[in-house]
Amino acid sequence: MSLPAFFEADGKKNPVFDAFRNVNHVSPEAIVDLDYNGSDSGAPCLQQISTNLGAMYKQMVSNATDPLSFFGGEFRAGDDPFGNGDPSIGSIEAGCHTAVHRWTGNPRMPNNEDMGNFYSAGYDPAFYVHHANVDRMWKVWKDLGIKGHTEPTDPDWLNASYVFYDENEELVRVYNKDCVQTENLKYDFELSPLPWLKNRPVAHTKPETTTKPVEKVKVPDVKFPIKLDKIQKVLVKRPAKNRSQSEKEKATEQLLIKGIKFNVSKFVKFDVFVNDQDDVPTSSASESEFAGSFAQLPHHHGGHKKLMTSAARFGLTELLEDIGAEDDEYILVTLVPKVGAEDLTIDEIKVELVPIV
Ligand SMILES: [Cu+2]
Repeated sequence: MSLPAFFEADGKKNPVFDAFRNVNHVSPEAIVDLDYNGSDSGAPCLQQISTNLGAMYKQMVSNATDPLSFFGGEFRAGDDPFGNGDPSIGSIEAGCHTAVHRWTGNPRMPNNEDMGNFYSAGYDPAFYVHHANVDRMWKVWKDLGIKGHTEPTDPDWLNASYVFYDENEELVRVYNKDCVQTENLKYDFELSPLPWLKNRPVAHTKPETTTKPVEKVKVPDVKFPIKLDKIQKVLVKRPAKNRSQSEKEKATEQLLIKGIKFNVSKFVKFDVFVNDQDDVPTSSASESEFAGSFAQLPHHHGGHKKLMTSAARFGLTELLEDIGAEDDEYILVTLVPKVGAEDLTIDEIKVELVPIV
């Protein structure tokens, strides 16, 4: 859980060295922060490991119950990548992927170069290793053997293609359908332990604590769109409560945050909590009430403000089991801006049931 030492050994003579990295994060003793907010949390080693394990469990299991949650929403040829508000971000993409980018980039550079910005990330050789690891997460997710962890089967996706140069400098077209099985590409990933798999988060609020039913919590009336220049609390009605085991196997309950509009030239992150009744939520990333985060790397746009729209999904099925709130009609959602969210707005928050196929 640190930047491998070979990226820094021998300094400039090393072909995988990059001068534009966060100097505080290049030593093998610096443990990566998978809940990185843009500055060091100062968490002790064991606490950081626990945060990372909890984040991984959520992004690979409880917030990744189906292809839509894990991969993110669908972009079709011709869609405007900035204006299309529906596709949601993928669990790993918004989570550990973006955290590692930002954590590795140099905060002393104007755009957090190299890894901390879209335009410059590929200048750091660590980028390729990082993205190979994101690919590995895809394979691990598929191989967990959990119902719903399946590839997209839409022909539009299977037949999407890209051109690359081969070893003879000839352009070749490669289709998604040819890449789904890594064996066809003549590579596979080494098996390694998955310690996060045994780290299902636990409730922050202990069962013996008496808390008000969330319906009774005083929440100011909110009018959408809401602005995340401060902490926002919203009561959201659930489509069903007390679902049976067989109902849960057929559909997953998800919190959907839609129409997230933000400035693409900033690093943006906000955290999402469910039923944390404190004014400022105190649940940690390894606890159930911390549903997850929305985070996006900035694009460098020469100082122009450009708005992008996205959405985010968070799994509620396990979360509500953990905190003993399956009987509740409402959930209390708290959104906490962490960085770059001063002018971020949200159009809609709802709970929906997504079929597992
Ligand atoms: Cu990336």
